[in-house]
Amino acid sequence: MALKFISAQEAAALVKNGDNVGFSGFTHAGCPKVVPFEIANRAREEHAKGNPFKIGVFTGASAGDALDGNLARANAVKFRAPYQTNKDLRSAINNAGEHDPVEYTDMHLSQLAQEIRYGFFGDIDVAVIEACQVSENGEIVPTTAVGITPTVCRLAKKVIVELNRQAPEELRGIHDIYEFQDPPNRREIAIYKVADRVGLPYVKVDPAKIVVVETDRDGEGKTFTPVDEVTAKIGDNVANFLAAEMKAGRIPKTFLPIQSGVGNIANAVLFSMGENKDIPCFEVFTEVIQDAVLDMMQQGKISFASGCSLTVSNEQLHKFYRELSFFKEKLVLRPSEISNNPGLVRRLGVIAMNTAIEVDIFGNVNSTHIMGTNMMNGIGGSGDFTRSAYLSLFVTPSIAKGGNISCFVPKVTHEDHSEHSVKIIVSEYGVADLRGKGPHERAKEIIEKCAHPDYRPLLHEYLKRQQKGHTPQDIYTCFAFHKAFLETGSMKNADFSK
Ligand code: 0RQ
Repeated sequence: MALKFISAQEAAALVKNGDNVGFSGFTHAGCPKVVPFEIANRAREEHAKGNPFKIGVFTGASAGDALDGNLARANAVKFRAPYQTNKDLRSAINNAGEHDPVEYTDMHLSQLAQEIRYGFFGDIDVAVIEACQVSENGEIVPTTAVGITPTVCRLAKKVIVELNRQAPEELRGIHDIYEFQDPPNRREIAIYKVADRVGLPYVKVDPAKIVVVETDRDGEGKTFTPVDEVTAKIGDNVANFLAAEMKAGRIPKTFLPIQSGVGNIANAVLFSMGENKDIPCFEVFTEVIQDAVLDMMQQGKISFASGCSLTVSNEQLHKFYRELSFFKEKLVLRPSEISNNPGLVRRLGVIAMNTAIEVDIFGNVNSTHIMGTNMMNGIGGSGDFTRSAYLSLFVTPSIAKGGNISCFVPKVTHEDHSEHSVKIIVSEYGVADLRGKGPHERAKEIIEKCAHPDYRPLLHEYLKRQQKGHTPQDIYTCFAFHKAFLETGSMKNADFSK
């Protein structure tokens, strides 16, 4: 059956008000670009005529501005899951800007595909998938991310393939596409080593559902901010800690697979691990493969990476395409329910490293909310990895906003990762090892090893006030730091007597 090629505008016309639309991509990587733009235009046209037009947006993780930004600015989003990082969408989610509020479900990324299949979100009407290849028998080869693509392609009534001519067809073979059987028939995933493959190199779809839109639009990857003094220290602290753990025999000599979150700090941590002579060549089992991973593969420091997306700067992406035959041997891209699967994380003994917004002195972590109220990005994959990791680390600078915020507080204002899952905390000042310690000892360890020296006396003062109980939390003053920031502009003015 011959493939049907249409324009992006014609494709957008297939999307109706109220539809649930599943998009490819995981971060900006692998996201469709031209069809979302036209859907946003369509929404504006309908709104101008006085007609409603909003859709439910489902992706693997966050999406590029071409998708989340365009749709949010056009007031075209009624619902969003499972993660986002876009400033216009964030402002709509927090009901803070000029755009209509968006209903946002912040989810563990590994769970979205199965919950769509369970029917928790209703039908998926349309799928919009960026691909580097599509064949007449319905084989779709994604580009630099997989996300929830296999599930939304299977369930959607219509599949719009955005065929990106910039992504080489030779990407075929890099993906490992596997979709779970759902309970009660689920079996174990036969991945016992990071590089094992269990699926197909393409997504198979009924060709009758497919229409194709061609584009050659470039990616949206920005270059990382160079490592600064604080991030470099955090990176060195992590690398030295892991090297010492190996020396002490608590990490095998062959090392263990690493998961690292997104952003500048995560990139700096990987960089420091690459520089550390005591850390051997290792594997990566993660969701987002960042710039540092590709460099470290070329330097012989990383032997293999399993992930869901190649979230790299455009510069790195073009290098990756140029040297595809080298990287193809060392990399696999999987659906998010596999790349982030907690069972595999536990089986493979993954060391998880994620970034916190704030951490309390008992080891609970807030990864998502500012002052307990406003959504930053979302929990992303951090929970998928943290709870099941061999060893779970959280990294954060000790202070934010020029020192007016301490990232170490008496109590977190929103709890994403509890003390039960968080084992190691690292700031630019040092490493707090929470293993084998109860709440009183944890608090001392975190204050002395990680908090900024300016805030240590205040945190000790807080701790002294309440000596009783398993967790010496004073529920009347535990938010004194946040109250001081909101009322005076600095946590340094925290007053526990009020
Ligand atoms: O704001 O840019 O306005 O100054 O938060 O902080 O230090 O630049 O760190 O970019 O790595 O983001 C947790 C948000 C960190 C991210 C978080 C302010 C600070 C700055 C960003 P400005 P930094 P990063 C893999 C795993 C959850 C999801 C996850 C994240 C801004 O890492 O979203 O881990 N993680 N996924 O000034 C108020 C505080 C603050 C604060 C920092 N205590 N209070 N503001 N900031 N601490 C990815 C995926 O799942 C795909």
